[in-house]
Amino acid sequence: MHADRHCMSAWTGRTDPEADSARWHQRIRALNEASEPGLALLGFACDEGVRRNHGRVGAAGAPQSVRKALANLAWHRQAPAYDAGDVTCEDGDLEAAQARLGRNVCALLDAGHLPVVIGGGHEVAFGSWSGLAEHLSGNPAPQIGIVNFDAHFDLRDPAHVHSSGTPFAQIAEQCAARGWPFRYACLGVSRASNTRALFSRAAELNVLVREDREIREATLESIGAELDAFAAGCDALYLTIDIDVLPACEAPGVSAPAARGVRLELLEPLIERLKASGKLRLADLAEINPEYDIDNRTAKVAARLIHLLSL
Ligand SMILES: [Mn+2]
Repeated sequence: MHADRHCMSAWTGRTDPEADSARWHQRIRALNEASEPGLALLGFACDEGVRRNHGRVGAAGAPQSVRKALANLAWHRQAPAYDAGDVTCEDGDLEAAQARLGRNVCALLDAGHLPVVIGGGHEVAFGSWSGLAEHLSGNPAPQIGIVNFDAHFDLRDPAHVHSSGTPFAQIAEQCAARGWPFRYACLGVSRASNTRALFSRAAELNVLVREDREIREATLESIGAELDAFAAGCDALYLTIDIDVLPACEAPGVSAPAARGVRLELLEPLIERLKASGKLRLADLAEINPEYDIDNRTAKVAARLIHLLSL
């Protein structure tokens, strides 16, 4: 399986003369068929779902801006990391792009890698999940847990149009059609930004919901324990981080900046806890929009999250 384009030009940066001072740009390699298992970055250069959802487009440029932000971060890994290139969206054909993303993610998983997909709008989630589902489809009913840090449920009715607002409803449909359980945790939801209908749909689908205002220092331990219990009931975890879960001051470069949001310092320990479960098989980051970024703040926060996942 090959991505639609592959270019290593973003991986440049500072080179220090001292020993043991490597940065990502000095260690990351282009993925090839002989690559031993490692972390594999795959871009999803697509914002067609955002356009269809009447949002501010620009997320298609995110994979390259996040690579540039990650390039200069310090390298602390033992295992290798690879750049697997970008999947692109041609002529507004979102469904074909999601299908190609799924095939690429599945191929990475089959080769033993941990795929980390850099979206793209949150329509990336349907493609990412499809790849994990394909990879696990030999099992009779895989218990895939989805943990979404997001200001929005993204559970809109997909009957008319597939967009950045529908991926988890599409996944729920797929699970129902296959007789698979749908296990979805959505943390950081803003009550002000999601209609009553969406809260009802989340309740019908038995979604584990924690609102933005519920995630505080004082509740971090109990929410972490809920995530542990959620993970314990799953065979594999798919972590998806919509960068618009962060406050607008920490992540201004998104389609829909959050008036409140959940701060990075609260997000990081929850992500570390998911990693500690040992079940994390796939992660993606969505909705980074370089066109609205300020001083690369949003790209830097995304790069830091990838760095956290890589440790
Ligand atoms: Mn989202």
